[in-house]
Amino acid sequence: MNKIVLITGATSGFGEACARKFAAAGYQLILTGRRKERLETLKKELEGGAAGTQGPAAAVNVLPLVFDVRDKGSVDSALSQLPEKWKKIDLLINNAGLALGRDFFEEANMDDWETMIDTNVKGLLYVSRAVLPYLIKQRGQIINLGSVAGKQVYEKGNVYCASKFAVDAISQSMRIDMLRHGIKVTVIHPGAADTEFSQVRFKGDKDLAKKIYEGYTPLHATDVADAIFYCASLPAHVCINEMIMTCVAQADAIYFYKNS
Ligand code: NDP
Ligand code: 8X3
Repeated sequence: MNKIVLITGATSGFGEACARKFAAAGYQLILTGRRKERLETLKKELEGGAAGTQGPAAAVNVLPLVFDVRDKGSVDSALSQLPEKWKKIDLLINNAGLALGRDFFEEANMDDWETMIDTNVKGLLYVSRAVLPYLIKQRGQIINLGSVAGKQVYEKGNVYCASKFAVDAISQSMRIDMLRHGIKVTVIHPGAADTEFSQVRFKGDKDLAKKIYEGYTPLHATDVADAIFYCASLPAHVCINEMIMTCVAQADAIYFYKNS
């Protein structure tokens, strides 16, 4: 297996779990994020160093790329200067994203709104446009990370929900425009998953972040990585257009059944 996957936001959560999953299947990995040290540590581990008994099935190479997806210049520069052998990208996983704050519309911090739109929407567009020339040559696949918050709005979800509705719309539109190139476009909409997501959302307030996952078993990052891997492993003529996945205790973006 010599396929190449580019995963944005590979320093944590779903992106990091995907890196491990695809590495174990022998993919070559381009991993991106802003936290350079985490990318370097992951590279060392996946290329063999600390992989241990559950290590990769085949030799894995990792190309770490440090950039902020909000910075169009950095995105373009990093991706246009890829070494020739890394340009044969078969799969782009647009995963980098975040929520900031959970506040009533009239009280929410407008800088948080800007950051979410810049990251979740504009960042995804910048990366997609930069990678598409390579994907088109490979007749590859794009997998975008939406959310249940992109299918249904909830109180105080305002702009985070809007940004994920945008990811859903962009995914549908990409799928239509990519028909002529034979590129599969998939969007995964997970429910609550216990990653660093809530710590970021609540700006380092660990107690508040922990409360989000109390009284039930949320999705794990590996559950989402398994689903993404499934969508990437189907026969050439089969495309999962969208997948909504939650833990058993969650029905949609609003309804949970929690032990009190
Ligand atoms: P984490 O906080 O664990 O990971 C987020 C990743 O995104 C990190 O690797 C981070 O890397 C990267 N990232 C954030 N901002 C930027 C930026 N400006 N430039 C580059 N990379 C960035 O969260 P999750 O793994 O949970 O989230 C991954 C995706 O899944 C997000 O799009 C999120 O909205 C979505 N999602 C999450 C759910 C959940 O409950 N956890 C449920 C549904 C969807 P770094 O900080 O190093 O740049
Ligand atoms: C993350 C899931 O429910 O916090 O997209 O919006 S939720």
